[in-house]
Amino acid sequence: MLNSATKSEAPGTEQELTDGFHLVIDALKLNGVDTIYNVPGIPITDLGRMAQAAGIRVISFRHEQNAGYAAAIAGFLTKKPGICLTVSAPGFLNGLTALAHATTNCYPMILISGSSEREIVDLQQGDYEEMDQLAIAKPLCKAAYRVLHAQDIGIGLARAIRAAVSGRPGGVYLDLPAKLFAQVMNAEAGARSLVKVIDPAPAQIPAPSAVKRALDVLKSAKRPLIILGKGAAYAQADDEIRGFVEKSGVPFLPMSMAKGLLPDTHPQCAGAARSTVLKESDVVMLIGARLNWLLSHGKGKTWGEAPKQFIQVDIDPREMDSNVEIAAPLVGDIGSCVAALTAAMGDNWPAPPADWTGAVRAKRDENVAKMAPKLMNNKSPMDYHGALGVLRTVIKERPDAILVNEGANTLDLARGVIDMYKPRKRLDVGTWGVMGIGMGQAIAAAIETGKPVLAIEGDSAFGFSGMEIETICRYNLPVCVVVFNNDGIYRGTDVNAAGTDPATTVFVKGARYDKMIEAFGGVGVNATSPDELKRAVNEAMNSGKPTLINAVIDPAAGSESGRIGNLNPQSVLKKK
Ligand code: ADP
Ligand code: TZD
Ligand code: MG
Repeated sequence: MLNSATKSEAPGTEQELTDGFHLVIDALKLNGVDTIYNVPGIPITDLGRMAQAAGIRVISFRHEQNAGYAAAIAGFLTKKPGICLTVSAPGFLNGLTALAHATTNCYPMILISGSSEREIVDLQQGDYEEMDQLAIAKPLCKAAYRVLHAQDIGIGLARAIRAAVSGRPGGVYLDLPAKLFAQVMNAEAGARSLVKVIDPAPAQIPAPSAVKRALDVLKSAKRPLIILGKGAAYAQADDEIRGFVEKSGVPFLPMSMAKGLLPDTHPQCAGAARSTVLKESDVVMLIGARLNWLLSHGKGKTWGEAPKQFIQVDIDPREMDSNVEIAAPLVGDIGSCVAALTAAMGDNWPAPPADWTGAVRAKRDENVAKMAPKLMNNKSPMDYHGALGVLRTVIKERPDAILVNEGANTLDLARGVIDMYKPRKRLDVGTWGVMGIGMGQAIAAAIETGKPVLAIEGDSAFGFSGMEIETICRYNLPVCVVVFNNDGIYRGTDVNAAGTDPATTVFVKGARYDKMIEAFGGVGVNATSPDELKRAVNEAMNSGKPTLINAVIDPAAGSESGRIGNLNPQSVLKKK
């Protein structure tokens, strides 16, 4: 159905008309798009207004990068492409980081950007916000399309949707030049030109021989391990995955955003014995996880001396052998692959050797016991563990809440300390370790799920998207932001010995981030001890009021680059 149409005015030629604006909106609605994340301006201001009038939820941000991160994570959460809408050139470029991030992380997203006049752009005659956006977007996303004629809007959007969600999901760019929006066409022909995408992400069934090969390798293992990645979380095959892991009896290790797919407290969870299982395992089955830097490329010290065989379940055949040899590649969608594995295991699948599972459990229990007293310390100013001990309980008591997390120490320590209980509840910096996803992800999580959100943010990390607390207040979202304020990046103690400028990694000492949200009518709290933090977070999570808590962390508590300091290049000269 067209949401609006007008009659042409020429006498004798009366016909129902539609235009580019309405066709874009009708095409989005036809394909079930109910939310757009945007920043308005020429040429898409009216598109946003009209989309809102047509019943689409249009969330306006203060910066396109944050709208883009919101759209990207909406894609992860819903398995439908998240839509970000931007103005030309600078707005487009601001959104592009998020589009590249979506592609890198395998999140389906469509960046729709208005653009300037082709004729002027291509002759480089200096149009308003001139830029050849399509060419710039292309290398940074999975696919990029431009629509020049109103009658192609339907097919253009259909291509964008299919490209974003089929196979390995990713970011897609859709270029809509300003002129397109005002193009007029016959309304009926316009309606006929729209395409409802049928089965946009078709099941990809694995070959039975590949299933058998994978099970043969798994069965041969003396010390098997399953690694669950965020592709497994994305797949929304939660029951199948749990069924397979439990039937196999194999210890599992969740990657950051796969935490909660099975609860971190599950008897088979090896999260707290990570280094042991990576080193000592002999067969490793990857499900929706890549052997990239986050898994030390499948080699080196992290993986130890024991020879390994890898089984990899992934939708992208080219992922196989990307870093090391994959003994048993299993290509297909995770739901179909895991269901096929479970079926082929039959009723008498042998449990893995008890000495292995027992040793993993013992190591895990030992590490958990070692950590426990640190989490209960009541120091003021707080250290990371004291503050995180409190937040861990907040999530335990509210397993449905969504946790957003970024920073260095704030990220690495929170990931380890805070147990997750349900799938897709932990959202973080992803494959790039990018700072700035915080407020965009928090907003999208609240909008897409309706659940309360707890955003645990390093003070540096928060700064990248901090202005969006106005957006959180404007839409009155149930978001509680806790800023781990240690006066800087990694630590707040660096000193510049060479002059009077502050050191490169430190911020204003004793800053009060809580005051920022008060400017927009939200609740600000300064918390100097775990007890104060606990009270403030519980109140925020119970009330659902937009809240920002400035959690005062000992500036000396953190370490350089959190857990990945080893990735810093070292100058030989510095050491002289
Ligand atoms: P992590 O960072 O958690 O280790 P990655 O982002 O590295 O996870 O890996 C996710 C993998 O999951 C990608 O290789 C991607 O191709 C794959 N993937 C995403 N969705 C699916 C799906 N539905 N079925 C199978 N594989 C998928
Ligand atoms: N810019 C972007 C977009 N992403 C990045 N990852 C960085 C810069 C570099 N960076 C990190 O990798 S972590 C970090 C930066 C700037 C901030 C760490 O400080 P924090 O956390 O206050 O957020 P802690 O708790 O002080 O370690
Ligand atoms: Mg900090």
